[in-house]
Order: sequence, then structure tokens, then C-alpha cells
Amino acid sequence: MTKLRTTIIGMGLTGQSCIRHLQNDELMVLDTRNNPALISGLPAHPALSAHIGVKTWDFRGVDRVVVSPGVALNDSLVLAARRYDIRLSSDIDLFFDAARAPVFAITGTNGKSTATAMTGDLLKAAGYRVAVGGNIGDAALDLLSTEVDYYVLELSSFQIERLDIRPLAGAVVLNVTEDHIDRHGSMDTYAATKRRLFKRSAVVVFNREDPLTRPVGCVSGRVTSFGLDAPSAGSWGIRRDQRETWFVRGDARCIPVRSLTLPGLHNQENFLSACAVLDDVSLPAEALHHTASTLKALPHRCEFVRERRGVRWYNDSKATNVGATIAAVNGLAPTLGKSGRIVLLAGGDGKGADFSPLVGLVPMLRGVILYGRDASRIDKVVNGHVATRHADDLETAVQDAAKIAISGDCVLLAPACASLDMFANYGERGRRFVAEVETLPA
Ligand code: UMA
Ligand code: ADP
Repeated sequence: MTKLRTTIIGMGLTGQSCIRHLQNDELMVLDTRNNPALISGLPAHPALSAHIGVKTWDFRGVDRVVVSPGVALNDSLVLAARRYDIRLSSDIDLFFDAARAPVFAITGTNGKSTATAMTGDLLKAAGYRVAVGGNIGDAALDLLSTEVDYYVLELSSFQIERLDIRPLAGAVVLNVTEDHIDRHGSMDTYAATKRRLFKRSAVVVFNREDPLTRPVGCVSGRVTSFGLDAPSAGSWGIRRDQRETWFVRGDARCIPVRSLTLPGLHNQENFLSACAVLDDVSLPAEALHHTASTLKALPHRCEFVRERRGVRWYNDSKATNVGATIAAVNGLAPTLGKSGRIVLLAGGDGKGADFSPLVGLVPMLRGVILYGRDASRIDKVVNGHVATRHADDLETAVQDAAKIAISGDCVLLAPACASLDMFANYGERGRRFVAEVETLPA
């Protein structure tokens, strides 16, 4: 039998998972960069050739091209492949071709990873065998197994835009605020991309407080919603009685809100969205209670680092856009005493975003330490409203923050920007921050 000739664009986590999965194909892997970070770890394959620093390519004779999510669809390589009318795929398409268990998919600008982890935890607590992955970190193809009852995937807009939409057990769009405009061109396109997930989903979950998440046009599944208000029948929300505040489905009380260990209203929303997407799965109240009360913050999401001289330091390196920074500051502010303020470390690659909503945070801030490529764009927004300083690197920013924070304050790394101008990823940025904070003398 002749082998399928497949070209993979991108040698990162996605590309590598495709190499592991497509062991029977004749594979070519291309990367536009001269030094792809993961090139030394390419998986073994019987028929693989790899090429780096590729700007253009002759795709004649290729049967299909699998494009990694970080590679834009208007990249010159992708355009070259299109000229030959070759089928363009993604790792998520390959995943759906092979998956034999129902799939829940979660997207949104912020909270995707947290809500995805919560959804997986709820299913596990109810006794199901669950595989959780996608944009959250483990590539979808690496999850495939016959020993799985449900898959839970976090999907980014980059993954959805190139996806041939398949039936889902449930889909959530958590929220849509400005992000990735450099890739999608406009908010409308970005929001519509996220809502594509609803098209063939059995349960469609939107956020009542965010109109951009509402399904538009025809969806075949049952539509439900979540929000922090009292819900209508069949939707999820919060109700108060004289003694207690409850997570509820319609009128039915589920568990007290105080059972949820993760702080902030945004985590209440994330939890409600996870409950809503599992609407068709039978979940005992104990599973909800166990999950809510044992959840831990994922790394680099409002992670407490240390307390020093009365100042608490937090790493929220995952705040890669304005909406996430706003949620992080709003989440931490209520934990401070009356005179406590937040020293915010922000900057990096702003992805073309409008930073003006950050000005609303000013009353909660002691100062803003700025670094990275778009530092001056943020400065233009907050300067004159709050003290700002510029630092050459993250380590200097930490030192500067230590000088201006006073007892009762907290220092928060929540950059409102991607890290790629200075770091390999948000994880490296968070680790460098934590390392520097830990070296500050007691
Ligand atoms: N590359 C090119 N040309 C380009 C861009 C990238 O050749 O124009 C190459 C790079 O040199 C590198 C490879 O492609 O060798 C990287 O591919 P990728 O950028 O698609 O990243 P992966 O390592 O495959 O990781 C991707 C997701 N990354 C992106 O979408 C940018 C990971 O999400 C995800 O965890 C992983 O697949 C597994 O599914 C990260 C992310 O930053 C966390 N996501 C964005 C976000 O959350 O905002 C969307
Ligand atoms: P994502 O995977 O979408 O980036 P995460 O769960 O990793 O989301 O959270 C990233 C950051 O976004 C958090 O550190 C927090 O600051 C913020 N965040 C989390 N949940 C929400 C939410 N529901 N609404 C707004 N911001 C949120």
C-alpha cells in the first residue's frame, strides 16, 4: 500500500504529537524558524525528513498538510500549499478522526485552562476515566486511548479557526475580550471563531454577562448559560437565601459557593461553566463538592510566591491579555486591607491590543513597573493616574517593585501581554519572576 504523504508545519508540541501519531505516513516536517526550540527532541519515525528556516516550499505530490496553531493561515508556506489544492488539517482534526469517546471542548479569552481542569476534575470525581488536554498543554493527539470515557479539550481560537467542526458532547465559550487581534484582524472575527464550537455541540454553554459568547444563527444542541446572577430554569448561576449563597441550576441548590477554594468571582464563573457543560452527565452532589473544595490554582495563575516584610507576592504570568490582568487585580484587591494596594508588573508583546481598560484598575494600584516591547504603550494609558517606572528586564522590575511596595500591599506579575519578546513562553517568564522574588533578602 502506498503511504500517505503528509507535511507538518511547525516542530513544536503539536508537530511532535503529529509525528508520534502518523507513524504510517511518509512525513516531512517544516519549520519557518532557523532554530526551533524543540528540534532536538523530534520523536522517532520510520520515514521522516525535517527542514528548518523554510520560507517557501514546493508542495507538489503532498497529500495533506497539517498546520500547527502558532502558524498563521496567511503564512507564506500555508499559502504555497493552498496553491496545490491540498487538504489542510490540524492536529485537532486528526484527533477527532481517531477519538472514540465523547468530547467536551472549552474556549474563551480567559479562564480556559482553569475551566478545562475543573471539567476534567468533576468527571473524575464522578468516577469516569477522563483525558484532559489541548491548548492547556498536552497535545490532543497524545491523549488518544481506548481506556477513556470522556475527553476534555481546551481549544484556542488558533485551533478552532482551522478546525473542521465535529459533533461535541458539550461546548463552552467562557468570555470574549480583546486578544490575538494581530492574528484574527478584528474582535468580530475573533468572537465568531470561538463560537464556531457551538455549531454541532449537544450542549451549548454561553456566558449570560458576555453578549459576544451568545450563539448566533442555527445551533442544533440544547442552549444553556452560566452567570453570577440567579438563573432561569435549566441554566447555572448563584442564588442567596437568608443563611447561604449557593451554586444553583435553575431553582435547585447544588453546593455552597464558599466550598470553592479558588478565589475571585472569575473562578466562580469558571466553575459554573464546567457544571453547565456537563449538564447531560449525571454528577452526584458529592462530586461537585469534592472538586470545588480540592481545586488548586494552576501554575502561573495568581500563584502565591512568598510574603516578605508584610508584602505578598503573586505570579500571574498567564495573564497574557488585558482582560486577564483586570480579573487578576479585581480578584486580589478584596484580599488587601483598607490601605493595601497592588504594585503591578506589566509589559511584553501586546499583540496589538487596546490597553485603555487598564486605567479602571488605577484606584487599586500603588504603582506600575513596566518592561518589554510594549511598555510605553501601557505607560501612555496609566501615566498621570498612577506612578510608573520602566525596567530593562524582569529581574530589575522585581527589584523596583520591592522598593515601592509597603507593608499590606501585594506585588502582582500580571503582564497583560504575551511573553514572546523576552521569554520562550509565559512559563519561563513566571519561573524567572519567582526565582528573582525568592532571592530578595528577608
Ligand atoms: N513556527 C513556525 N512558523 C511560525 C510559527 C511557529 O515554523 O510562524 C514553529 C516554531 O518555530 C515551533 C513550532 O512552530 O517550532 C511551534 O508551534 P506552535 O506555535 O503551534 O506551538 P506548539 O508548541 O505546537 O504549541 C501549541 C500551542 N501554541 C500555540 O498555539 C501558539 C500551545 O498553546 C498548546 O499547549 C500546544 O500546541 C498543545 O496543544 C500555548 C499558547 O500559547 C499555551 N496558546 C495560545 C494562547 O493560549 O493564547 C493560543
Ligand atoms: P486561559 O487558559 O484562557 O489563558 P487560565 O485559566 O489559564 O485561562 O487563566 C489565565 C488568567 O486569566 C488567570 O491567571 C486570571 O488572571 C484570568 N482568568 C481566569 N479565569 C477568568 C475568567 N473567567 N474571566 C476573566 N479572567 C479570568
